[in-house]
Amino acid sequence: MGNCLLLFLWCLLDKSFVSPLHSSSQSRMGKEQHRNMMAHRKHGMMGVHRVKRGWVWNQFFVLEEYMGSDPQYVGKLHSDLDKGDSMVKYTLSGEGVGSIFTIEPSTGDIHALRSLDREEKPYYTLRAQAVDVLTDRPLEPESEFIIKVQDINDNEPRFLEGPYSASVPEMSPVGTYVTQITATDADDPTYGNSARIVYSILHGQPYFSVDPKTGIIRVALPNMDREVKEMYQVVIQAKDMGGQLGGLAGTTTINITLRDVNDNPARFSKSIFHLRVPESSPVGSSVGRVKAHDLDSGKNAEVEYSIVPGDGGSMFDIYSNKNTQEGTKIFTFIHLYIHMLIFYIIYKYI
Ligand SMILES: *[C@@H]1O[C@H](CO)[C@@H](O)[C@H](O)[C@H]1NC(C)=O
Ligand SMILES: [Ca+2]
Ligand SMILES: [Ca+2]
Ligand SMILES: [Ca+2]
Repeated sequence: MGNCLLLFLWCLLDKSFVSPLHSSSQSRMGKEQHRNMMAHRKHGMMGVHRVKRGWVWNQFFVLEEYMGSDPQYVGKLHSDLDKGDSMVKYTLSGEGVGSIFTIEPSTGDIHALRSLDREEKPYYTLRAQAVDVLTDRPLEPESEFIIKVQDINDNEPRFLEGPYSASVPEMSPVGTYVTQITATDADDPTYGNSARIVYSILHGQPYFSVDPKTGIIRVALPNMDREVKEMYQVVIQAKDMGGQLGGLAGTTTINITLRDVNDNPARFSKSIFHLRVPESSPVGSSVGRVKAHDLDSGKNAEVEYSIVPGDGGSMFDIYSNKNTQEGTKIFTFIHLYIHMLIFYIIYKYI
């Protein structure tokens, strides 16, 4: 006769049997559902008093966020010194005893008194003891065991660092990396699909795409032109349960700005400027202004003016005004007696 305290595991969990719970989109488990589950459990475990199975040895499970009005059944302690003659009394000590877990001294049945949150505390360590009812003396050494809080999918994926902003050069080819975003899910990543996230794009097609697994955002449309539209607000969704129906979802926004590339030449608003100057004007006096416009931005839009050598060109000089981006022509040499007609060509910095 082995001198040990056996933990009868009525609630051995078979993954395939528990997983339907995870498809519930509601974060709270209904009482009805729970009853069904308990019925399944007992039915499924009938006569299977597994003892010392390596993978569950000294573990009990209790479902988190249980909403039933009765205490939740956790499992049963049993000593093989217990002959069913009510001579053995079971006691519990350790985490949550009295406040969360109770034991029926004569039967060894353990119940949870209130609902538990796995994301707050995933397991409790307790010790069990079987004592002689008459002498109060321990019948065998104390045995330590764990009550594990079984995960349900009650947390949606969250983007903790959002909202985000990113940029990519305009005219980038399809597939160009823009940025990567990551959502986190507080549920148990080691069990079921409660924390298995799939990314999708809710807003921002056909311009951008997101990789369902990695959350990497890429350019999805060629020839996106900053001069047409500079900023895109992209909305990304992260959904758990592997993206299936009934999963919980969270969203975030990414502002994606197209960075300028120098893809526009400077242009005059007209091809001919008529400027008049009195014949008596002294050398160095202003003749007038011309202005060209560049659709790019920053340095790419800075215009520098120069006079193309040619007919009358040597009579004039031109200054580029950095602030107004205008060119001012002034006399350089002698008086002129005609009205000049001049063409300009623009050279850009880059
Ligand atoms: C994104 O753009 C919107 C609208 O322009 C702005 O209100 C918001 O602050 C921006 N968000 C970020 C993260 O840059
Ligand atoms: Ca959970
Ligand atoms: Ca989840
Ligand atoms: Ca440009």
